[in-house]
Amino acid sequence: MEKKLALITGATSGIGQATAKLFASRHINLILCGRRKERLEMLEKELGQSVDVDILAFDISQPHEVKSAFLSIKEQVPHIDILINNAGNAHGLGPIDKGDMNDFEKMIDTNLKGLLYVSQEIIPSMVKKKSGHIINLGSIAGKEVYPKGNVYCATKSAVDALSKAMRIDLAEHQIKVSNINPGLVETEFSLVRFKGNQELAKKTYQGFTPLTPFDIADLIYFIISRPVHVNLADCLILPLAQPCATTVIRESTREG
Ligand code: 8X3
Repeated sequence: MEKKLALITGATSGIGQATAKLFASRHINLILCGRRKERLEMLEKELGQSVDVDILAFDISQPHEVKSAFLSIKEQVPHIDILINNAGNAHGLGPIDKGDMNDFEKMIDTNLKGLLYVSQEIIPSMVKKKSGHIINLGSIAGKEVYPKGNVYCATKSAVDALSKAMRIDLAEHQIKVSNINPGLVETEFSLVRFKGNQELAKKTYQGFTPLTPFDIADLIYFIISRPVHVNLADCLILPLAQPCATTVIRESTREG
């Protein structure tokens, strides 16, 4: 059977990287995208032993970078079966009146506009071949707005809406669209959110067992490996200790 080809954004760390590794172990060829070229090269070296790996270093928030990156792989684009729109970040955590407009713009440009720029490059060829699977990485933040999450929550809520919209528009072309909404996953996410403050980032995941990027990769693989007629449209995946966006049952707060 011909190997499938997946393009993953934000593949240099966390969920994107874990998904790349799992896909490689399941014989899925890869196009790995990210901003950090050295990390992409390391992954290419590691995973290239089992599958075909192409790497694309660009910033998804910059439309001209997206255009030229996709131009450089125009022969491969029609063969992409799976698109994992994973790249995205939170910048800052604070009340709306104290927010930094640069942070707001970065989140809107990457989490929302970047996802659209990349999808626009791939969807036309999926439409043409009447198959494909797009998985958008949302968040519990797209399902529940939490204190100080404001613009991050708004971008993920928009991803939720876009996933529904894509699904509606693309079903007639036999393209599946799934939205995955993780709670707390231990990655570089909090380090970016807290602008490199290691202590705050570490505290986020202390006193309970957070999800790992591999938990999400597992779910992604499960979703893409369902029978053709099955589309797992929307998944909320949480650590046992995080029953909702605003509650984490940590060891220090547990009774008994
Ligand atoms: C990341 C999870 O709970 O920090 O999207 O919003 S959370």
